[in-house]
Amino acid sequence: MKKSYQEYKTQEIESKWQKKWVEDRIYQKYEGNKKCYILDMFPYPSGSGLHVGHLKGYIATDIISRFKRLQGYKVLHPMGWDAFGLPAENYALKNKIHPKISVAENIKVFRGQLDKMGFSYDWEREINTTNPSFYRWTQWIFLQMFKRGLAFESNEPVNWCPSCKTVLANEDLENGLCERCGSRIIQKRIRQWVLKITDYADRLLYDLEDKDFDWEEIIKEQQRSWIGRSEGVEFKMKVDRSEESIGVYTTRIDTVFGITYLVVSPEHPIVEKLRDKIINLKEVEEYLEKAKYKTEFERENLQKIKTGVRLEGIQAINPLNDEKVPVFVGDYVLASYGTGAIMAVPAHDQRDFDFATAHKLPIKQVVTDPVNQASVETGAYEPDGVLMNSAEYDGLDSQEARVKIAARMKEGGLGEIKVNYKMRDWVFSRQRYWGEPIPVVHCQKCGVVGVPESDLPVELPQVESYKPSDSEESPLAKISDWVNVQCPKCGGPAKRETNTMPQWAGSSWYYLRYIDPDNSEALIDKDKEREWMPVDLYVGGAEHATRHLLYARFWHKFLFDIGAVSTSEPFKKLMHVGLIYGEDGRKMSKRWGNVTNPNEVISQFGVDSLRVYEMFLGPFSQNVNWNSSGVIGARRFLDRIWMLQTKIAADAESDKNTKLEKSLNRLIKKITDDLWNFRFNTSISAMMIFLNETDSAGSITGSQFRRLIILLSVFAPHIAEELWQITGNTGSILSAVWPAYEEKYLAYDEVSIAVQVNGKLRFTVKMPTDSTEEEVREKVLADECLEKHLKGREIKRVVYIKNRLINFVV
Ligand code: ANZ
Ligand code: ZN
Repeated sequence: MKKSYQEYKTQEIESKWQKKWVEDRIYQKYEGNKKCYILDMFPYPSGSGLHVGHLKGYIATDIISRFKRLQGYKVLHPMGWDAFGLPAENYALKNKIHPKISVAENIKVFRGQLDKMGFSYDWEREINTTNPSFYRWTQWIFLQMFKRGLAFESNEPVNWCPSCKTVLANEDLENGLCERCGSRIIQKRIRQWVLKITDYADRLLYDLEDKDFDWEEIIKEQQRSWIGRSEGVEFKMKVDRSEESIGVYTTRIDTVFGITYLVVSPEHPIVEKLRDKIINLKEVEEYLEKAKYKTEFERENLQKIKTGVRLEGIQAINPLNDEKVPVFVGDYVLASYGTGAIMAVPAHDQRDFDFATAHKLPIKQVVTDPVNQASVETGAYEPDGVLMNSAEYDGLDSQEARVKIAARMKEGGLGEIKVNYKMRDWVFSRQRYWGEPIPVVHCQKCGVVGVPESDLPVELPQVESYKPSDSEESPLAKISDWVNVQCPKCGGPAKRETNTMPQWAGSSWYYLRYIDPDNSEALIDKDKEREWMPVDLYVGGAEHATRHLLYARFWHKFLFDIGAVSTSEPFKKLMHVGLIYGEDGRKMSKRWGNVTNPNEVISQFGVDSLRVYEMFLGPFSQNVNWNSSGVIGARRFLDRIWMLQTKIAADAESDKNTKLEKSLNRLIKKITDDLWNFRFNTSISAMMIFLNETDSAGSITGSQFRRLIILLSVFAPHIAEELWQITGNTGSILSAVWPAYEEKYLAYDEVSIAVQVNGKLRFTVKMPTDSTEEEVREKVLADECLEKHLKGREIKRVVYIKNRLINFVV
């Protein structure tokens, strides 16, 4: 009976069917009256090609797309290339090929790899963010924002990477370093373009709570904390013997009687204003000079010791009790948050406590624990509690006190309630070549003028040298015949904007373009948009939780506001892919030599084995290590299914196979339920268990085999199609119908279990055969009958005899 491996000829089968499916344009069929839009985060085509880790998410979406098609949905499952940006440009610079050429070459390699996997993309909708016909619309969106004041120029200090020679958004930093090259970032004042994402902060936050918003909690939480909304009070503290005052922002106005000093950030303008009054000016200036060289991240997170210098001769007045307190500059206060100055309450804020201890400042407790006396001797008492040492507010709890004190400050014109966000506006210009040109011109007379929509796209000029310049200017600035233009408004001499967009621009809206990729009149046709949006399922890496996914939601909401799209959110369900690490447990990287190329696995075991293996590796969102010997297991599983064709018996419902019919129905139900919930690994193991059962049954009917391979086809389409044909079915298995299960087969055999209390029979319950003690206990404890007999007595012991009785000893 044993058949050899050669008979299941993977290479032959796989290339045969891949060719046929493409010829038959099987992925271009949009049939079915319910739609399902299934989207992958599209790759940026790097020079090193795809490794097995990159494929995990793509395999999953391919499985779901096939599943939904078999269920009768019309499925949109497209793919494209995110090809602008620093990585592509740096690769081109290093290898001395123009990015346009290297991107095209890399795309070819990627496409070849994806094709080999048998993915069911509709390649007729392929997009590439670097094609002028695509980025024309990226520029169009920018212009709409510009018209509405959401895209504007700014001169605020920004993150500058001295090695990449460009400014970066906060989102592009990792632990305060450039996420691309790891360089230390410096703060520089450079003219740049900014998008007002903060206008959308509240909606980006609140819409996360929508009941239809089916995202994993961990990703939502990352967005919430990135947006970082906080509600507090902003109020002014007068500077003694001066006209000046210093605004502070606090989320704990209930602690206002505990202020013992005030701290301003090194960048705060008050230092300059009070210059003449500061006695130790020299010491202060020395401190400010040193502070310049630290990044915000270092100041906030890395320094253990809170440094600062007192402004001798300066005092601030607490408006609630007229107490005078000293003023410090200290770099633990950031210029960019709140007002850049804080009221310091060392008794209730640990940072202030540390600072106060180092500078021997008084610590005054004003909140205590309502039950146990709280002490502030060894550290700050940070939680809410009951007020003390706070005049007429003594005895109120923190929450109440905040409301009352805030109201009093508001009435007295001293301060007001204020909402702050950690999220900053999106720094949107890069001083680099390989990006979408920002479509505006600078005219001496008219100022900044948007390029007329009819002149879009503003194409990136062909250049010899696209190296970043040292001058804080994009290399485009040197191409004078591109730069010098006529002002579209007055016809006078004007210059093009030479900054380009960041690599996140195209990906902020690309998913819309797949729906209508060739439209030259509009970004997307309105009917088609309504037909397909929102994206039903979006799958990609968790590293995009706060960047791409926040930017795209922002752009989408903007497009919604201007009527270009009909939904306020782009992505309904989001799943993140767990990473596949190398066999050594490290991230797959050339540097570690632990990269597995899918082609090697494919030539040894076949595509289907690779697909099954990756989905069998563990729960989808978990990080796992690659294990090359594990692929053999997947291959053996397929070999067994291949062998099963020799055990097909006549279709008659023989007794022998009723048991198998039951198992098959349960398998169908399980896989049907598992797939949309991304439980691929348990689906596969259920199929393996089913195979064991076919072994003990000795045969399988034709109908059972047919249904089994339809289930299999979503995971391993090539072998399934081959078996489909061998066993005499017509048409392609890809156009088959997903098997249904019958309820009558699902019911498990039941037994009556006697429920006893202290050995006395009280009643019986029906349970599935072989239920565990836990299952029975759970069922019985929920039963009112038991409550009647227990009469509130405590259960001391439970005795369970499988399939017979459960006894509660009280
Ligand atoms: C007094 C106080 C007392 C505070 C207390 C906390 C506890 P979030 O939630 O992050 O908004 N803060 C305000 N501006 C700051 C700045 N520019 N740099 C550093 N820290 C700043 O935190 C707001 C709290 O962070 C504010 O409330 C302020 O300290 C501090 F028992 O004010 B608090
Ligand atoms: Zn002009």
